[in-house]
Amino acid sequence: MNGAESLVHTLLKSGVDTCFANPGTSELHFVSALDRIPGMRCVLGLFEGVVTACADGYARMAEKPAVTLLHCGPGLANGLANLHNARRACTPIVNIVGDQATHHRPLDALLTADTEGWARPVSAWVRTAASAAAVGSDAAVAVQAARTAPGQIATLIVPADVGWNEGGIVAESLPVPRQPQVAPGIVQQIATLLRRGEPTVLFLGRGALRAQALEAAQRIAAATGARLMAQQANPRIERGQGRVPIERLPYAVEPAIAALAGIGHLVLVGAVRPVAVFAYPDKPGYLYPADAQVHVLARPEQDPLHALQALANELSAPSVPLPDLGPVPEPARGIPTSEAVGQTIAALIPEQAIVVEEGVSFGRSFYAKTRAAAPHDWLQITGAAIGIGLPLATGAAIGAPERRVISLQADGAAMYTLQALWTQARERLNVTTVILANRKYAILLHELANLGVRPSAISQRMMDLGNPDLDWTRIANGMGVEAARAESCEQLADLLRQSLHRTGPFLIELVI
Ligand SMILES: Cc1ncc(C[n+]2csc(CCOP(=O)(O)OP(=O)(O)O)c2C)c(N)n1
Repeated sequence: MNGAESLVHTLLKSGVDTCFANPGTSELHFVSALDRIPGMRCVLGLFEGVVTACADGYARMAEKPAVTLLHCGPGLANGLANLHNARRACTPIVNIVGDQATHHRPLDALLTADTEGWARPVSAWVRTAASAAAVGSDAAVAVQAARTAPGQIATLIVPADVGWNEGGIVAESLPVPRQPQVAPGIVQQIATLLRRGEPTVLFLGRGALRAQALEAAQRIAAATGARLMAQQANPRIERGQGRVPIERLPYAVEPAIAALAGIGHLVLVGAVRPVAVFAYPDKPGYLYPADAQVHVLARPEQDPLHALQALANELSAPSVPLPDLGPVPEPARGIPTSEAVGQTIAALIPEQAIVVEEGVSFGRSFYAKTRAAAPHDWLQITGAAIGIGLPLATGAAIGAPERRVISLQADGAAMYTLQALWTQARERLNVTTVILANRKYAILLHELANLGVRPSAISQRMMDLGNPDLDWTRIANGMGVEAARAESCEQLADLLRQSLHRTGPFLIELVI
């Protein structure tokens, strides 16, 4: 058995059975091992930023890591922005990065780079495998690191000779450390605080936004008058009919400050302190009042469900009925404004759909408008590095194959990783993409206006995606995805409905 074979066997033994890949020469032993060893689903991505965001979307839904296969330092570097997003989401991912053979490294051949150096800022765990005999046990440790709460990125660099040398040893899977639970004393302290009845927000992130945790949070809110609020950017929220609705902190500074104005206490549950995404002259960085006190019920790596249930029990908070969200909205008509599109989508989201939202400026009202839609999961960009949506949707469809994915995607951000459409077609994934084609970097135009700057001819040109216009139906067709254009809410609704009955991907270019 060579090192590459022991690596594949070990990954499978550790429960990792999906590989998103963009291989090169130094990974060919791994690829050929996949030919001989059954059990690994291999999905080709035509750019590494696609590969890494696919792994993110997959793990958000499958709740276990996929492995990526990346080519040397530069291949990893191409995938870094979406690994940055995944790190912010606390998504478990195992990266296998091929590299120059150990004895070839001193020759400084073309692809030789500081692979570990590129891996480190996005990875909680980095190792270069030293030998064929060691790479199996390295892989088992990598999977263990990835699965350690709250979910981490582990990068294993595999020099080509480590893959091709004989002497590989398959390692047993390692136990995943139990997610730490909050201490009873912390729960009691927070209960004492909440009993005082002062204006308090329970600020929820990550696992606190799953349905069961939200039910416990709702008990606490009903018993104490504390308000519930989600972080602005979240990997996965379970919402819609039959779930506890949760408002998100707005993205823009002023509305975010207004949302938290007047609170005396902010209690973090799997969340971090809310800060503005960017600094602006004369605007604060922290978004909560300067005199508010921040408390931590559960850190991101601690079990939020346990923490919230323990707090609800400590408060003897009774169960409360789920709030009535009203009926599922009807599709809107006429001009596709942000609100009208949000309402139309809310009307048509099928039960248990996965909504992936990278709507940037036009998508701002979608979350609120889809509050009373059928039950669904909402996946967002978590690190503000745009270009995640199309591959995140692709990975989510592979992670939860029985569910429909609806990908709401701003056009500028879509262009970063549009190759994901090809993977959707090749894998026949049930993804409906709605491209929000405003043919601009609209958010940057808003930001310029915020700064009081009038766009000059040059800055206008840097924020305009027209001339030539992107033709999304032809782009999609060219990658094997059927597509059509919509210019009204009625057309959008018709195409959305049709797409939900198809097998395989469909793209709607919504001209806005
Ligand atoms: C990796 C990365 N590159 C660049 C940016 C800066 N940026 C933020 S939004 C944006 C434009 C987004 O345009 P689009 O996706 O069309 O959405 P719109 O603003 O039109 O709503 C850019 C370039 C970023 N956030 N991340």
